[in-house]
Amino acid sequence: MVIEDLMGVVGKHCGSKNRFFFRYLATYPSFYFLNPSTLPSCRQALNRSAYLRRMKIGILGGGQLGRMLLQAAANYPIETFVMENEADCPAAHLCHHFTKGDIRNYEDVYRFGQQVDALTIEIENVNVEALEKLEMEGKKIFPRPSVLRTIKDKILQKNYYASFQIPTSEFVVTENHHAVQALAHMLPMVQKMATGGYDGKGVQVIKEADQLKQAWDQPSVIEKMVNIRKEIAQMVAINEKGETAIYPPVEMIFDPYLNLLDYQLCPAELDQKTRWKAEAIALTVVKNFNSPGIFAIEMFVDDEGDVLVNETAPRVHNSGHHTIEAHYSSQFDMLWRVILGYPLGNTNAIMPSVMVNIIGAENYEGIARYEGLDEVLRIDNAFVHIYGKKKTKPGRKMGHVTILARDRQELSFQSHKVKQLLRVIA
Ligand code: AIR
Repeated sequence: MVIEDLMGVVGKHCGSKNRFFFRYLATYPSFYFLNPSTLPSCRQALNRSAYLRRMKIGILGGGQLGRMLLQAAANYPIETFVMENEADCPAAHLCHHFTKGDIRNYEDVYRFGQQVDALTIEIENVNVEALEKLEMEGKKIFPRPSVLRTIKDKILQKNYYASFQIPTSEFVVTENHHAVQALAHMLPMVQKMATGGYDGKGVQVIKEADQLKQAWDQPSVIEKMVNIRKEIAQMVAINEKGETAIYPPVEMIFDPYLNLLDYQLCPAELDQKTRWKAEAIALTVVKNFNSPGIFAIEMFVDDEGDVLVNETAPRVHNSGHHTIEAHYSSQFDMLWRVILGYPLGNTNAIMPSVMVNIIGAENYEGIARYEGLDEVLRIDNAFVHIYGKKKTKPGRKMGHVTILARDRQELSFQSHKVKQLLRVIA
């Protein structure tokens, strides 16, 4: 039993005067030799200490998602452990225990997992075999390793959608470069490498027949390009009892010239029928995984108004960052509720919101500097998150800003203002 737990129990049941006494005692090793039978009023309480005991939770990965998880963890009785290769990663200084290690390495993950009660991830690129072994030995993993196995491999992920009749874009699985050449009838198409990519890496668009030769020589999914009307995402949490909590959908607005995410709006502007479709699809995706956790389901609404699943992330996600300030229970708070077995939180929005990613500017690489932060901090209802990454490079996610406002036009105006003002340079 952790000493603070014992003090908590003792204090609660023996009055505050004694609590100070025990706090004093606890600073000395002799406390460990106290016989609980001499504290009859506390004995019963000690038996219930498992409930009060801080749970030891490990997070694999120490980037911005881990960092924001830790910020939310501070509200609950959790002892946090993080493993990541870089000792100065964004999450390293916010956890109780940091382990330098490779989340893709079997031994590292297995050893890290043995010291905690439960594990979660903040990036999919983790060693699933070690997690499977830990799960067999009784550790709780959020999400279950079987889900990670399916999602990490784009081929398995697409087959999963197909096997549950979940609408997704037309696709063909290819083993190598040669197999792609025979798919001219699917042009324009998107090639997604089966494994290894994230944040747009490992994905390429092939528009015309003479570009087919650029196809990667890797096991891949070839998807027929969808005529996209809107890109939306929906976060869903599911606990061990199978109860679900679904957040309102968000809408991604892309820059038509740069083809980059411009900003993300919540709630998405959708007619009621489309909203119902998206919600039903997102719930179907999540429920069939048979795993507690939190999931982001990225979807397209096509020209015909059909909703198609693009990808699922089995973790907290960029499309849920606005929930920190704009919703009663944030995606990070929600995941802790799932892990700790607490009631699920309220997903309703307090106010409509917009979220802008702060991305490393083109042509700058090195120690990060933030230009225009002062002006952005002057905006009413703007919430700035700088992730604490030491080095910037073009396109790297360095932070985000969430703005709350009732009016959609105001949200759009403010998000453009933030994008113009704030630059990450070196
Ligand atoms: N992440 C995980 N999957 C997708 C993303 N964006 C987050 C995680 C991870 C971090 O991005 O928090 O640790 C890695 O960011 P970077 O800039 O070091 O590549």
